[in-house]
Amino acid sequence: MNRSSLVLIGIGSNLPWAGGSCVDIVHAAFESLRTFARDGYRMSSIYRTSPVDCPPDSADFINAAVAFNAVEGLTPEQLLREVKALERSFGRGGVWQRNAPRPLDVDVLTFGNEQRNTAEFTLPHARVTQRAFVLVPLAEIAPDHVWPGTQMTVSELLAKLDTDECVERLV
Ligand code: PH2
Ligand code: MG
Ligand code: MG
Repeated sequence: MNRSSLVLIGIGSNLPWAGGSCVDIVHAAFESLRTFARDGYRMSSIYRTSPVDCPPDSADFINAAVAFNAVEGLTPEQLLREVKALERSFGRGGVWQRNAPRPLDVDVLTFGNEQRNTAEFTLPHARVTQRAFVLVPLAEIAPDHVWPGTQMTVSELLAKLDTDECVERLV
């Protein structure tokens, strides 16, 4: 696998939409995201997770992750635009509230060795190393990936994470 274009993406859903369950939405996201892969497309299991830093009474999340080598020429900015469009196609939008319930959240976690630090785009994604709902699915599909900015692999980060998050494998 060509590490230089390895993309890791986190997927989350905690609001059913248009008759589809959160699990249905994540399956649909798996299929849509495949179109950005040149090869090496891997999907994690699907997990039910407890909400972290969300408004009171938020529903549990369905979380998963994918890994792939990006199609030739795809830039992080193009991928970001595409995943935002995918989120909107599942009804995301409207009034902004921090970590409000959402049918689909697709976060570009890393894109090769690319780094971004703007209001719109932080690469590698912030807070990943602290969150079991991201690290558990990632550890299934990219356990040996050294997290940029650290000298630790995804599985090492997960092993040292001290958390009370609940992460339950569903499918
Ligand atoms: N996403 C967030 C905030 N909190 N908690 C869980 N369990 N899963 C998420 O995907 C999630 C969250 C911001 O995007
Ligand atoms: Mg998110
Ligand atoms: Mg997001």
